[in-house]
Amino acid sequence: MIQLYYHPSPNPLKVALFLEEAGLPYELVPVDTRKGEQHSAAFRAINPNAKTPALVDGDATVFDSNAILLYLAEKTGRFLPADTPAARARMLSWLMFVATGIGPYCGQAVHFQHFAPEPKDYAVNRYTFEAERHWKLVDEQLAA
Ligand SMILES: N[C@@H](CCC(=O)N[C@@H](CS)C(=O)NCC(=O)O)C(=O)O
Repeated sequence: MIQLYYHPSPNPLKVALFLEEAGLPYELVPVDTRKGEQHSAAFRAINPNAKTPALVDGDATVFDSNAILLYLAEKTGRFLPADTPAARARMLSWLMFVATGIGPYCGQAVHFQHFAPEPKDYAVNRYTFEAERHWKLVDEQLAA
C-alpha cells in the first residue's frame, strides 16, 4: 500500500487531495515537523531534503509534492491531459508554475509575516506582492 509521509500543511495536502480524488488506498505516516521529526535519519533516508510530503509506493520512493503529483498521475493515468506534446507542455508549465512560484512565494510570505524576526518589511512586501501576483495569474487562467 502507498505510504504518505504527512504533516497537515499545504504541500502534503496537495498529495492527500490527489489520493482522495483518485480513490487510491494509502496509509498516512505522520511526520510532526513542529517537533523536528523531518530531520530524523529514518525520514531523511526517504526525503534527503527533510520536508513533507514524501511517498513510498512499493520499490518507488518520491519526494517533493510536485514530483509526487506527476508520479501518481503517470502511474494511474488520472488528471493528465491528452497525450500530445502541446497538452503536455501546458500541463508541465502550470505544474512548474506551482512548484517554483505559488508554493515558494506563498511559503515565504507566510514565514515573513508570522515567524521571521525583525527587520522584515521589505521581505513581507516582496513575497506578499509576488504571492498575490501569482494567484491573480491563476484566477485569470481559470476564468479564460
Ligand atoms: N518543494 C517542497 C516543499 C516542501 C515543504 O516546504 N514542506 C513543508 C510543509 S508544507 C515542511 O516540511 N516544512 C518543515 C521544514 O521546512 O522543516 C514540496 O513541494 O514538497
